[in-house]
Amino acid sequence: MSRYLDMVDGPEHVKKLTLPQLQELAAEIRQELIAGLAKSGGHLGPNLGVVELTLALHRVFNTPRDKFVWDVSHQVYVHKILTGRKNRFPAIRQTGGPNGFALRTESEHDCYGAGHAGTALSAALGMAAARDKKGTDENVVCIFGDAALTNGISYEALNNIGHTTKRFIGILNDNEWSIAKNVGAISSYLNKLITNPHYNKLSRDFQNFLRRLPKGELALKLAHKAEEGFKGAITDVGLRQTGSQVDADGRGGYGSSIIFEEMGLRYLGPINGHDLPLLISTMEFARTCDHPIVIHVLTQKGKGFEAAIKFPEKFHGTGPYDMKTGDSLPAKVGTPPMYQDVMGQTLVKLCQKNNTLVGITAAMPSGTGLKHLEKAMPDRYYDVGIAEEHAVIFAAGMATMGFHPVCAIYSSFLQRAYDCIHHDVCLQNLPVIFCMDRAGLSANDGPTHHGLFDIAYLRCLPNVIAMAPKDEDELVDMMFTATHQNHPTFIRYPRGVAEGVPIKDQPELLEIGKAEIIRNFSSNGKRKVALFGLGPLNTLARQAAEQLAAEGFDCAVINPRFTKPLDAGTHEFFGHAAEVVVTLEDHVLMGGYGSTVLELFSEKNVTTPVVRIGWPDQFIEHATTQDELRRKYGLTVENTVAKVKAQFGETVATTAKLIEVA
Ligand SMILES: Cc1ncc(C[n+]2csc(CCOP(=O)(O)OP(=O)(O)O)c2C)c(N)n1
Repeated sequence: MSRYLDMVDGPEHVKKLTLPQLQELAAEIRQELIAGLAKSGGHLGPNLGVVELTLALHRVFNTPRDKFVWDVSHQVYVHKILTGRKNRFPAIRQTGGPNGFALRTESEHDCYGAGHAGTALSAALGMAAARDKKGTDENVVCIFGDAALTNGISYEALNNIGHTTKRFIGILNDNEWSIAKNVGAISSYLNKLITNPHYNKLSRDFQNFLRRLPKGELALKLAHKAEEGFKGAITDVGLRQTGSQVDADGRGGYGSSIIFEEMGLRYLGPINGHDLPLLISTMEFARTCDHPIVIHVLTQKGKGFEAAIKFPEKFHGTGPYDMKTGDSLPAKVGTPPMYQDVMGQTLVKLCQKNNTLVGITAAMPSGTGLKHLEKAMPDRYYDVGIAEEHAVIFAAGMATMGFHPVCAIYSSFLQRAYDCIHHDVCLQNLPVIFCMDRAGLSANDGPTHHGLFDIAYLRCLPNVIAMAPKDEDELVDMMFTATHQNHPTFIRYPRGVAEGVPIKDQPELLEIGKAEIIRNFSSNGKRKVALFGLGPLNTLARQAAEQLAAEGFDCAVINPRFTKPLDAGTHEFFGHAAEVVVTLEDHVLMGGYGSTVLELFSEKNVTTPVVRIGWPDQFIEHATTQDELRRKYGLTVENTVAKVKAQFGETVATTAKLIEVA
C-alpha cells in the first residue's frame, strides 16, 4: 500500500495534504522513526514527541525563507525527513549519512547548527534582529524544550527579546523530561502553568482569530476539548511531578505570574502538542502577532512506541533495539564495563569513605554514571540541570566550605564553563575534581560532541592537575589520587567500553606528575624509538611498539599519565635516549599533549625528532564507528609505524597519504 510518506519529499508537499492525510502521514513518520532507529540507534523519544509539531511548523511556515531554530537540535529527524533527506534518513548518524543534529552545511532548511543545549533562543533572536535591520519579513521560530529553561543562556536571551524585536515566535516543547526527569524550580513552575486553569491562556484575541477561520467556532471547541482531554491524559499516566506546589502570592518565588509575560513575551497555552488542527491554528495566529510570543506546547516523549514512553531516559538517545519489545541488543559476553559505570561506582565507594566528597552532574546522570551515586547516596548527589557554568561555580562554592566536589561533565560540554574553571576554580586554586567523560570521539554524534580540546584548554591554566588513564583500573587510581589533592584536578577518559583489565581491590595513590614506564629499551643495538601513548592511545602505542620491534627497532613505551604537570624527567630522558620519539593522543594535535612535549624538548634542547599522532586542525565529522575515523585520520598502528620508518628514511607506500591528514 502506498504511503503519503512516499510522496512527501519537501515542505511544499506537506502543504498540499488535507488534515486527515497529515494525520496519516504523522503515523507513517512514527513508524519510519521506530523502524529506522531500531537498526542505527538515535534520539527516538524526542523525535516521536515532535511529529505533529514539526508537521504543523512546515504546514504553516516556509523554510528556508522562514527560519526554524531548534535547541540542541536532537529533535530534528522529522524536519530532516520533510526537507529532502528522507532517502538518506536510514543512514542517520552513520558514515556518509545525515548528521544527528541540524547542520548548516547539510541543508538550506537547517538555518542554525547545534548539539549543545541552550543556544536556540539567543541565535533566533540574533536572526530576528538581523531581519529587522534588513527590513525583510521572514518568520523566526525557535523551538526549545523545557530542559532548555534550566540553562542560563536561555534566560539571557529571554531578558532581551521584548526589547529587541516585535516579531519572534518561541515554541516551548514541554514533555517534562530532560534526558532524565527535568529538575528544579522551573520544572515545578511549568507544571503549575499546566495544571492550574488560572494560567490557561487561550486569550480572547486568539479565540477571535479562531472564530474568523472557516469553521472557526468548531475548531475552537475542538481545541478546548482536545486540551482538556490531553490534560486528563497526562495526569492519568502520571507524567507530572506533584507536591511542592505553592500558593500564588503575586510574584517571585511563590509566583502567580507568567514568567514569559513578565519578560515581555506573550504567552499562549498550554496546548496539546499532538493535536494537529490546534497546532496549525495556533501557529497561524502566532504568525500574525506583532509582539513576541511563546506557545507552550505539551508533548509526550516517545509517543507511539510503548517502550519509549515507559523508559523515556533510555529512549532519549538509544542504541539499536528490538522493534517489538524495545529491548537493547544483548552485549557480548565478556564485554568490559563502560568507563562511565566505573567512574560512577568508584565515586560511590570513595564517598562511602570520605565525607567531603559529593557528585555534581549537569543533567547527565546516566551518561556520566552519576546515577550510581544518586541511587546509593542521594544526599551526596546534585543534578543542577543543563547548567555547566552553574555546576562548576556551585562546586567552587562547596569547595570553599571544605567539600571536595566531583563535577562529572563531558569534555565537550565542559567547554561552556571555561571561564568558571579559570575564574572560580583555578584562580582560587580550589580542590574541585572534574571527571570528563567522552574525552575523545563521540563517533555517531560528530563534531558537537567530540571531546578533543580539553588538554589544550586546560594546560594553559595555572594550578591544574590533568590526567588521562590508560585503562579503567588506572581511572580508579586517578580518582582516588584526585581526592587527595588540594588543587583543581581533571581526569579525561573516553566514551564507551573500557579496556577489560581487572580493577584492584585497593586503588593506588599515584605520584603527581610521574609517568609510568611500560616497556623500556632493551639496548640491543637496534634503532631506538620511544612511544608515549596517552590515555586510551597507550594501547595503540603498545601495538605499534610490537610491530616495530618485529621489524628491527628497539622500542620503549611510556604511559605519561599526566599532561600537567608533565613528567619532565622521564620525557627528557627518553627524548635523549631515543632516535625518534612518538606521542599519541586522542586529542587535537594543536596545543595537545604532543605540543607539550615539543615545548619541553625545546626548553631542554632535546633535538630528537618527534612524530605526533592525534587529530588534525579541523572539525571531525560523524561516522558509524570510532575506528573508521581513526583509520581515516591516521590514528592507527599502520600509520604510526609508517611515520616512524619515514623518520629513518624508510618509505612505505601509504605513509605519505596518511601523514597529510594525521
Ligand atoms: C551544554 C549541553 N549539556 C548537556 C547536553 C546533553 N543533552 C542533550 S539533550 C538534553 C536534554 C534536552 O531536553 P529538552 O530540551 O527538554 O528536550 P527533549 O529531549 O526533552 O525533547 C541534554 C541534557 C547538551 N546537549 N548540551
